[in-house]
Amino acid sequence: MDEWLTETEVGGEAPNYDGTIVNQREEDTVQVDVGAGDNGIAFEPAAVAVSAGTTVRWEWTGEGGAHNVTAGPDDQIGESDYEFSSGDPVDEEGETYEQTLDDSGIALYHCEPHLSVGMKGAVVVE
Ligand SMILES: [Cu+2]
Repeated sequence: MDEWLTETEVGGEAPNYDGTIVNQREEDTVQVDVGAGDNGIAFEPAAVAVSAGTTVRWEWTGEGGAHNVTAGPDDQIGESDYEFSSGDPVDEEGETYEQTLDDSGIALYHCEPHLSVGMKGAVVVE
């Protein structure tokens, strides 16, 4: 997971990741902002830990242009145990995308238009 968020072999380094994995294991639903940071090109939090069965909801802030949420192991480094996509990038504030993560593992994901500038995220499912 660190590799995915900090290495620049595939895409840039996540600008807002400092090694912290935000603990949200007690929550049934966890929110990740899409379009965070100074320029709106980040997921916040970049890394979050949840319990198996938690629904993660990505919510678009409307900042930073059009974004999507894509977990595609073939496009990534590190081991993503999940594969999903919110579809085409959108820039509407208030747009949401949800995934319920039922199995222990790690979901590595990114925004396709902004992979090169490090718009990456990770969810650790325990
Ligand atoms: Cu983006």
